[in-house]
Amino acid sequence: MTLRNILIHPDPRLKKVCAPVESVSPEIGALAEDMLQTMYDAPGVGLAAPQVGVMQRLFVMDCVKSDDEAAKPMVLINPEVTWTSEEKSTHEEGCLSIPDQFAEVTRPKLVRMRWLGLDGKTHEEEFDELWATCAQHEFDHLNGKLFIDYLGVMKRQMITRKMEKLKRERARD
Ligand code: K1U
Ligand code: ZN
Repeated sequence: MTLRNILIHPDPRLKKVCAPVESVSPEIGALAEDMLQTMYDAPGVGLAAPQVGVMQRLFVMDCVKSDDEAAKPMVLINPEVTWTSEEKSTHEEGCLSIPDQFAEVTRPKLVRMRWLGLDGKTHEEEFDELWATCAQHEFDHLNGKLFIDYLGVMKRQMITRKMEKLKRERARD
């Protein structure tokens, strides 16, 4: 297992539409394992392949928050949104590619997704609460969309400038 480097916004790879995974190969299994460990290490509740520079359509998530509950690592390959609720909900979002910046984003309250699992089988599930927010946030990453794209231009520019400064500082260290 290797911890992968997480790309920081602005990076052109975070703005691109990813290509479908062609086969659920052992390499994809190893990538998913690295992504899960990178996500837990960060720590985060989700991570999409483009955030580690892999331009393919998969993401991982585990939104179990309580230490009393068993972990629920999920790997979604070639996910599709099959249904969203009319009802919306607003949650604070963060992003491992935009460290220490948080903002409220309004999205469908419930989302149903279909995807390929590491077992090569099709799975379908309805997500709610943090799982729904996270699944939609990660799905957006596969289409080159970031949570700051839901904000007004001034707020987005302010966050982007902070990230440019952070990247300059990190490059100096
Ligand atoms: O895609 C990412 O960058 C991961 C992101 C997912 C996400 C979180 C919250 C709302 C929407 C999307 C994160 O995991 S940010 C870190 C975070 O929110 C968190 C970290 C530890 C425990 C709980 C949350
Ligand atoms: Zn993110």
